[in-house]
Amino acid sequence: NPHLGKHVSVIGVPMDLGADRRGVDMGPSAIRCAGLEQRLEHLGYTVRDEGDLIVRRAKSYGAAPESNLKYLYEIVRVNSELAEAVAGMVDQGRFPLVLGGDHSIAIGTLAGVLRRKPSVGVIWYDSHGDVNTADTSPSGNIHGMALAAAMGYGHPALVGIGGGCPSVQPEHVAIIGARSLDPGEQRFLKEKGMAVYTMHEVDKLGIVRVMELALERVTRGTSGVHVSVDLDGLDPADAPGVGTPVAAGISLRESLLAMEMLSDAGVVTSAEFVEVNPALDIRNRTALAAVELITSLFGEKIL
Ligand code: 6HN
Ligand code: MN
Ligand code: MN
Ligand code: MN
Repeated sequence: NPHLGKHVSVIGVPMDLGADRRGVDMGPSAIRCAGLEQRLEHLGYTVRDEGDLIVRRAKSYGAAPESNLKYLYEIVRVNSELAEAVAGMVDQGRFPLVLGGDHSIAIGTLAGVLRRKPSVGVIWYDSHGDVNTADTSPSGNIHGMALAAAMGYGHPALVGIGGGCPSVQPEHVAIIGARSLDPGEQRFLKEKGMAVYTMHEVDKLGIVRVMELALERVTRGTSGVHVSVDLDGLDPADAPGVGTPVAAGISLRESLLAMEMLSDAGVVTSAEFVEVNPALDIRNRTALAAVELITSLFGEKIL
């Protein structure tokens, strides 16, 4: 177990503004409720729960007047706080584990990580690419722009989160599980030559080969790997409680194996689990799946 003996800091971000749909703000609570802390302690980690950031939700935080970006300024404010918190955890040698919340919080997590690890690799486990910008977004929802923003593309207020931190490099990213990409995202991903393991590759090559290829990609020329898991990457049968479910996804079994392979590689330095929506869930199944994925990522073995 490459992480064992390490200290973990858990921080919740009850953000739903980036999805513009209520429910994912309850994600951190549902994941804690599913037994996260006890499970990590059982694995031998020292866990410090830093609590939740405060997200102010009001209609007056609506779209930025000059763009279609919904709730831009409150999202920027919360993500700036998150970046500070995450950078602080890295400084203290603690593993940042961020609980969402909608996927817009990846901008803050990555900004915090990038300030200390300017060449971090990124695993983006998601049915979506999240590489829209204000110009290509069909919805104006910032969670669909998170990866683009972390790469330095999009509205200056989003790209500037973390105060001029470096950007994620396209060659350091692997997207896994994609099956819903907007036209502008398809153009972006091709133009930047990004590694996208869509469901086509997952089905054709199998999750083991896909993870081998993805690991190769995110560890070449990087120091550390950030794992960003959007629970909608999983099949809705295994993770029904997500804001934007997309059929024909990765199974929980395959996803657990994927996390185990990331753990075995011994390269993961931060992680986030996002888009759990308890209001749409069945008996907290999606949060329980998230906890299983987290413990697998942290080296849990069956035997
Ligand atoms: N997520 N591509 C769609 C949009 O509105 O930009 C969906 C984005 C979903 C984002 O799940 O993190
Ligand atoms: Mn996402
Ligand atoms: Mn998604
Ligand atoms: Mn930045």
